[in-house]
Amino acid sequence: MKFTVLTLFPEMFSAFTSTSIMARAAGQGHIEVECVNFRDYSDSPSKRVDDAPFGGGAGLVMKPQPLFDCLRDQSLAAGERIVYLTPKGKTLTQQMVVDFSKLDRMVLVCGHYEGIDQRVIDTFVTDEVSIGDYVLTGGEIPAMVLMDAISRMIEGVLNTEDSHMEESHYDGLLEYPHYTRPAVYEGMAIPDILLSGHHKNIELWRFEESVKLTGERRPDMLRAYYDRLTDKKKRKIVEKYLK
Ligand code: 6GU
Repeated sequence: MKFTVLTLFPEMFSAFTSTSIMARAAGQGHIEVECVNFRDYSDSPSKRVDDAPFGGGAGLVMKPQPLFDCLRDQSLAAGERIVYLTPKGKTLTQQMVVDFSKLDRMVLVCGHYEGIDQRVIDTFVTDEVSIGDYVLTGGEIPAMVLMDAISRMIEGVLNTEDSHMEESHYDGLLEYPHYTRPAVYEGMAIPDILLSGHHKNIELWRFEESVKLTGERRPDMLRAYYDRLTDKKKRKIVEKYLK
């Protein structure tokens, strides 16, 4: 996957792309992240990229010219996806992440201030994506959230050491609690079962913990999980926690 990020703040992406799993994924050629500062495309002598909104009001709007010229310079194939990160967009879900992860290329447009001129969206943007119901100062962090979520779903990006993150049998459930040494910390002991060495029972305990937590915090998710569940034994357990 090649991500091209159009942003006025490319420096925000350097720690993100040079650390941990994102850096490894890039090193192994699974992903490529290219940041393009669209200020470089401004045709104004002062490299201005924003202006006052027509119709009045507070704040500034990204001018169409730098973004039009920058987008036209990206040698986009027909049907290429151009995602604008905006709180007005469709709220990101894991299913959207999985769908995006199958693409070869994505262009991510990060706005700032009051957003970008609507004609940029009407002309180029194929997807408008939000990362949740709250407002951030710009699209850079949402773009990183999107790239992180997509990258870990690309074949080969997670290795065996990270593979617990891609375990599929708890898909659609919240995670069970995790513990590591010491077995007693400041008087708090871990659940006995985890020391039993009985893998089958541990598995069962983890499953039930996942189900219980999901029932408490996300009854909607537990209902959806149950509706897709065919395993008789598992259905019995889930039924105890359905609201
Ligand atoms: Cl994509 N952008 C901004 N500015 N705020 C957000 C968002 C995006 N998603 C949630 N809040």
